[in-house]
Amino acid sequence: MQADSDALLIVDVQRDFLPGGALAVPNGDQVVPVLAEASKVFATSGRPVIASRDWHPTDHCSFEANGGPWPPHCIAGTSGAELDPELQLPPGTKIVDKATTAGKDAYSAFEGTDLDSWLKRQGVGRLFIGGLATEYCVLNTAADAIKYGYDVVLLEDAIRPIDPVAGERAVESLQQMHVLVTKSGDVSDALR
Ligand code: VGL
Ligand code: ZN
Repeated sequence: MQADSDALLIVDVQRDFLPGGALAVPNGDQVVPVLAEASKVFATSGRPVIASRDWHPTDHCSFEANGGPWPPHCIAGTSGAELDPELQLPPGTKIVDKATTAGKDAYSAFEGTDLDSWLKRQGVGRLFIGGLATEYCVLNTAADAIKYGYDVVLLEDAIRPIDPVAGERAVESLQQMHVLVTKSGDVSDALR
């Protein structure tokens, strides 16, 4: 595959971030059918699909009991940490686990993972990104992708924020970093 090819990166679409979950993102479930469809488009055309998971130990520093801001969520191996089965991820989806050690949090799927080296090995030059939550893991993952030299397209109908104002601000700051914002329906026509 050519050196600037496209891939889809689905950020943290896990049960705990969906309605009823431990750290539910309002309307987070609305991204699921959108990303399920997008992953089909990428996979059937031979393009990589990557899904990141927030993947914490039980004593993680981001949990309130340990002085962090969050209730316990996405504990490794629990049902709350599972990717939503309704994503129907294609066979071969690359899974990236982050924030896996107790003492350190990581909102970016690039932080402490093999994501950058894996993507470069696949010849990926542009990332289409969707998932949860807009102002945390989507923001930090997309900003890191720019930092690591990728072109980034943010799928605006495939992200949801915890706080709407912070979500808007996150999208604006990504646009200032030259992230392109588009709707998932426009993806097929845009693919390289
Ligand atoms: C996230 C809060 C805590 C996210 C992860 O995936 O956006 N948010 N851990
Ligand atoms: Zn977390």
